[in-house]
Amino acid sequence: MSLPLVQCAVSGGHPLEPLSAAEVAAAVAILRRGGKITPTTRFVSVSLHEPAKALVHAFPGANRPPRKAFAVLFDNASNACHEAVVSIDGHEVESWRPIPGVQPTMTVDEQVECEAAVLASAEFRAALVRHTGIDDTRLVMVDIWSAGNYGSEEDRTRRLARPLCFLRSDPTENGYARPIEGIRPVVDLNTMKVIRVEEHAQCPLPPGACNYAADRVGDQRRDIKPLEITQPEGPSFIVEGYQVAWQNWKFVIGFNAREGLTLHHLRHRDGDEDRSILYRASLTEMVVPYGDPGETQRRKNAFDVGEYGMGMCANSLELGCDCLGLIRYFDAHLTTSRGEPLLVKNAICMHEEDFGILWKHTDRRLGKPEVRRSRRLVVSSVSTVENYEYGFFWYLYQDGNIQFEVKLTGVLSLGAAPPGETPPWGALVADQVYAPNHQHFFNVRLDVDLDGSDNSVQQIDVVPGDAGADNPFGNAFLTRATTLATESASLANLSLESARSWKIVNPGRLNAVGQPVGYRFLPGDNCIPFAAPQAWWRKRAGFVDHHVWVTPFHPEERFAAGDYPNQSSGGDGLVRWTAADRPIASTDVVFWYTFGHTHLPRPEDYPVMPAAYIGFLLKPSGFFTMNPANDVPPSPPKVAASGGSCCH
Ligand SMILES: [Cu+2]
Repeated sequence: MSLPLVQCAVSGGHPLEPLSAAEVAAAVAILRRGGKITPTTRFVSVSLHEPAKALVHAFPGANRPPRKAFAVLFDNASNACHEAVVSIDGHEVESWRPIPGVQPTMTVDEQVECEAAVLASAEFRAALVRHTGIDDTRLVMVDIWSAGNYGSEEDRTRRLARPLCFLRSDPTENGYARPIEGIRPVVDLNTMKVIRVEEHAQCPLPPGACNYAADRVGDQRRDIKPLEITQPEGPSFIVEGYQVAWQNWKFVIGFNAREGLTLHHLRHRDGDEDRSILYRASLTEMVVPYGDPGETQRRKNAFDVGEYGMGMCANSLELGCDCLGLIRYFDAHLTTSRGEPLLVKNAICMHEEDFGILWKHTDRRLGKPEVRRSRRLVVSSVSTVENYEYGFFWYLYQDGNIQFEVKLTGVLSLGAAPPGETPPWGALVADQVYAPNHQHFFNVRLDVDLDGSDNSVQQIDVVPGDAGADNPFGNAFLTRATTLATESASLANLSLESARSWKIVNPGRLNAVGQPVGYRFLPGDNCIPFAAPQAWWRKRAGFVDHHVWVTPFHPEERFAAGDYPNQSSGGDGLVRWTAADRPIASTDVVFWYTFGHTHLPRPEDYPVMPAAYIGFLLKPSGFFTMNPANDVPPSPPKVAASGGSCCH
């Protein structure tokens, strides 16, 4: 079975496919030969330097654009960051640019080395004895935690981490059950040394263990019968490299150390035309601010994309993927911070899911129901950022819908509470185990290309009809579409009062009823930040100030909190770019969406948290002439468990 995803003789795949292992290795070797890499240089990331849009659109008619890598490098000895563009085909470093005064994303190697540094610190061991009476660091877990920026000189000038520490009672216990509340070591990641141990009020370790691992839970329920998904003729998707075709959809899967999973060049077949919808979709940032002002908790606000690297923290699903059906995996090719190849085997999972009813109608006069089952294509990856897990799921549907869903799971960030005390800023989840209130704010960048790049965005508000002679019963309501002309006009929050949504349109292409073709953006759950506007983390996360931002496309505007949020003093990213108030009508637009989950912890989130879901939907709205799923055939009848016949 083969369907030419690349309709030309040019080999090597789509221009937006991620770097292969060989390309990553070649880029590292070229950088080394360039003479700028020292023994103290860390490779923060090496990823595809995406070719200009015009070159991608010219493909496959024109040759595949030259392959290039974008690298972020950090030298621990000089505390200096550089960005490099490497021509892989040309075997040369094309550009080498110093980025002064920034701290790039912490690498996975630094997570490991930081833990070792804390455990080796005599000052830390002495504090451990004072707070817990224990001298054995073999059971201590040290989670790196970014240092943030609270206005001090060292926040600006040193590469720092301020870890959280936990104590297991045995080597395989859930270590998060016993937070060491009163100790916060501060680590200089350049020297990889503990520079001080901040000690706060002593607080006893919580008394109980609480486990979730299968071999530690004890009795498990026994009344679950097998549920098998079989696809005897194989999956309905076709894959070439990182290009995918599934029913009417075509797209390219991307992956990098910073953003993790990305989608590119998403098109939908309509008649004999592949119509473009999204050029690039990515998670650009997320921040988890905690709401407890106590001295051990108030600096907790992790920027999991810019500080930790969502791709760097990706799971290898070889070891734990619970999708049903026929699964196609994709690997991620990254580097260690020393430039060695880092393979995340099976970083991305793709499979099909049955999704209940797609549509149904029974014509009672004919006595004949017509029903179709919905099937969706799922492309996902999961990242573990210390205690927490984030699953990122893109769903493509047969009716043209595109959905993004984040699944939040893993272990709460826990603290210890003194016996008999219930802290006001969160909830007790077990005896003396405390979880502060917090929020998770995500920002997704949707570079929409609806039938080409010349797009506009409308804000759609539903409003009641005016009282008057043409509305005598007062039942009227209608939509008010405001075409957003400038960046400042685009900044908006959700509005329940007007059922606000947004619509991306192409004013240059009209549909069958004479309207510009469009896709609606439908928000899901959301919230606003509860921290004060002057809170330190909010200075660095200006993207939480509005749910929606629309900008004109600029290839270097990729991250909502700026390129280097780690220890930043703020003001970068969307806040800075949109201050220019550029025009956004009838141009290549980028739609940025910030969505937050307010997490008020509960005992049921402990010891491991059942997944919470948040996301959004893109829905064709006048993009197609009619229901694009009208041609989905019925499924064959099935036999019911009772032995009778049952349709769908
Ligand atoms: Cu949470």
